[in-house]
Amino acid sequence: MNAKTVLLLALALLAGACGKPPAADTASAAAGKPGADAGAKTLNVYNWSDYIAENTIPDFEKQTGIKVTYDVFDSNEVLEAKLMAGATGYDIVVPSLNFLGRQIKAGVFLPLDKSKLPNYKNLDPKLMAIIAQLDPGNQYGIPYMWGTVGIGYNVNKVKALLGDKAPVDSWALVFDPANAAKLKSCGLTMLDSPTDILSAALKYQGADPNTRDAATIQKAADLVMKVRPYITYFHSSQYINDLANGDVCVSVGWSGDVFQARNRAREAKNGVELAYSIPKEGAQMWFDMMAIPKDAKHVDNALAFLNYLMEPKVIADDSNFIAYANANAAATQYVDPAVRDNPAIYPPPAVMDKLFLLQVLPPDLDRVYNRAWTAIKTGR
Ligand code: SPD
Repeated sequence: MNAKTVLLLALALLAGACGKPPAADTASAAAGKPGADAGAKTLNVYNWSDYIAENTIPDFEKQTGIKVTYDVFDSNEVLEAKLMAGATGYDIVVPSLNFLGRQIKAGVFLPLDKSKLPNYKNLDPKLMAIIAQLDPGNQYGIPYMWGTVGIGYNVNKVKALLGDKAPVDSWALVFDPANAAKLKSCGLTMLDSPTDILSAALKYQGADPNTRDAATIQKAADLVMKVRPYITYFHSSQYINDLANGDVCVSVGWSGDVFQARNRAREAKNGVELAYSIPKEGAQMWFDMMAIPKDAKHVDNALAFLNYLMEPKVIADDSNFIAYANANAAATQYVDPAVRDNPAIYPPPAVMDKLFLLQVLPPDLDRVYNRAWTAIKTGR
């Protein structure tokens, strides 16, 4: 064997070793792998829009010297496309639990190294048990916030158009075409989120929101199609400002977003009075889960950030700012009474009993949902 052959052989062996997937079994083990950029004082976070207090990131940067790049999205589908494509470029992402469950099965996350998360003990064991239904053993995800899908509405405009008996406590407000038609003039919007809207329509029709029956799902899609002519737009973040400014009057949206709109209207003193209802037929309860993608380059920084977000005062400040419930039992004492005692943010047991959790969709039903949603959005 001459020197050139030896060199080529050595290079081939090296290339083989580098091409292997990381043998690391936990998030922190991956941090030490060559090429993991573990020493860099940076962190790339991809979270939902309108979802963090102003001081949370600067305080973390000051405490740790880690520079955070913080990008936002407003759709689980957008995040999922990046995760499934592989190289996200992010160290922390925040899918909702039903999406996380599917993504865990696809193997896109690193298991959490809980030895680096001393604040993990602060999480509410009851909520963690619910989450474990989709993240067995709570191996991959840390709950960031949780909330419901419900109806945000402009109290005075809805009264003016539908009268004192407007069914603001029912999905009929938006899914009964007679009501939706009356709301068209003041602006009716829905989340651009197939699972959130179709599960609400299923519930309104008395069906199981987790049904595996394609025909039942299609019936719910037909219902949304009937009210479609009265819908101003499908969008999952624009409605916050539009509700606050009085540009739209009813939005099927997420609890905290509607309360943020209400806070903005109050600050602007513009006379817009907003309310949020969890419909009596039942509504979805969801969790947004922080997880570390397999391609994360700054795993130890990600763990430090997760641990920071489990500090009771830090996460309470976030809840106070964004009006969403957190899953940190030790934080409750620091949550403003106006948020903590709001039954639409922290629902009492009687309301909790009416909430449902979405399960992981099998691929064939995922296609049914997506086809139905495309038809709804394009009107064909
Ligand atoms: N503005 C932040 C909204 C976060 C909503 N995430 C919930 C998704 C439920 N499917």
